[in-house]
Amino acid sequence: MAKTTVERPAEDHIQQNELIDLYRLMLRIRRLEESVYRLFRDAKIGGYLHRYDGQEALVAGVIPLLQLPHDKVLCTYRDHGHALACGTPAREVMAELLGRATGCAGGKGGSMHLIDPPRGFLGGDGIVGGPVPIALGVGYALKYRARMLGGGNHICVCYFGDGAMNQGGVHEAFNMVGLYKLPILFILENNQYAMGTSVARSTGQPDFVLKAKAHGIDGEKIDGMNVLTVRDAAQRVIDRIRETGEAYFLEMECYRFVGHGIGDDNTKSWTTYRTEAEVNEWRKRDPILQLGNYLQDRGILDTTQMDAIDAEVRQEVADAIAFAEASPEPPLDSLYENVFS
Ligand SMILES: Cc1ncc(C[n+]2csc(CCOP(=O)(O)OP(=O)(O)O)c2C)c(N)n1
Ligand SMILES: [Mg+2]
Repeated sequence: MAKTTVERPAEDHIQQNELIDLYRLMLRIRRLEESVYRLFRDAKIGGYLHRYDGQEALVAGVIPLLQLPHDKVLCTYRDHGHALACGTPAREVMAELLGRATGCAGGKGGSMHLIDPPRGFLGGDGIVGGPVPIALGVGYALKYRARMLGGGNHICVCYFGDGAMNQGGVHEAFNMVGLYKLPILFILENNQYAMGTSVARSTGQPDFVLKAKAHGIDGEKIDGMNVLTVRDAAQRVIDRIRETGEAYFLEMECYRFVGHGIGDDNTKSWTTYRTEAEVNEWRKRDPILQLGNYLQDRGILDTTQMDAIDAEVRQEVADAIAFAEASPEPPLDSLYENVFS
């Protein structure tokens, strides 16, 4: 297989330790995701879950640049990586997946509803397109606070999938964001499919940036498999949103390496709607592989050091699982706590 290495899109203004942090964060997400299938199969995780393997650069290249908890992050049900990137400890993520009281949502949210408001993470959302109207409200509140109460120029980052681009509520929210000029960074996680339906089969206009522009939101499309491209674009765009107070739309082209969710065969990465060859082609652009090659080529890390990072990360995941398994389930008398009625 040809060796792929990320290319630096701009001048080096990123420190070596930041590059290593980026690598470590992507690896933490990957290793945690790899561990959950077995836990689900062993009936330790209930409900449903969706993995982020292949899409790690979308969070690693953006979230560490934010001023959390004052900036806010919203995302879909594919949310384990977003929580880790926001600083939620792996232990609390894993405990939530196992429905334990020590989880970041007290064991009542599960995989699709990780949330950690004290860290600025306003949660995953099981509704396709759901985070977008919520971002409208969060963006409005941030602008209101900044204008009326003298708050800082904080922003909301909202992640959603290509399938969400066909949802009515998303376009209604975009219209209002374009009208009110709100400080939101929309990140379209275009992984090419909504469950088994490809973008080509589901939309008459696959130019998503054009759709955002139609609502008065400027935007661009970038390579979401190259974490350095993502980081450079995010830095530029975040600065712009803080300065202008206006929303921006970043479409990030990416690919999920395993099935849509736990019900879409996770033992192999190809299924009826995509070929093994297609998956393998995208795997050559694995963001972790690309950054790893870059770090080696530049002499920033050698294989021994990379193996040591991997061993630490695997240990962190093993520790998170042990912590979750040893944690109690939420007590019965907490059944009605934090429930709207
Ligand atoms: C309103 C709504 N309709 C349908 C579903 C069922 N559903 C869950 S995930 C999904 C696909 C969404 O794909 P996309 O937005 O591309 O996100 P991805 O899973 O690829 O990250 C669908 C249709 C849902 N959760 N919510
Ligand atoms: Mg998708």
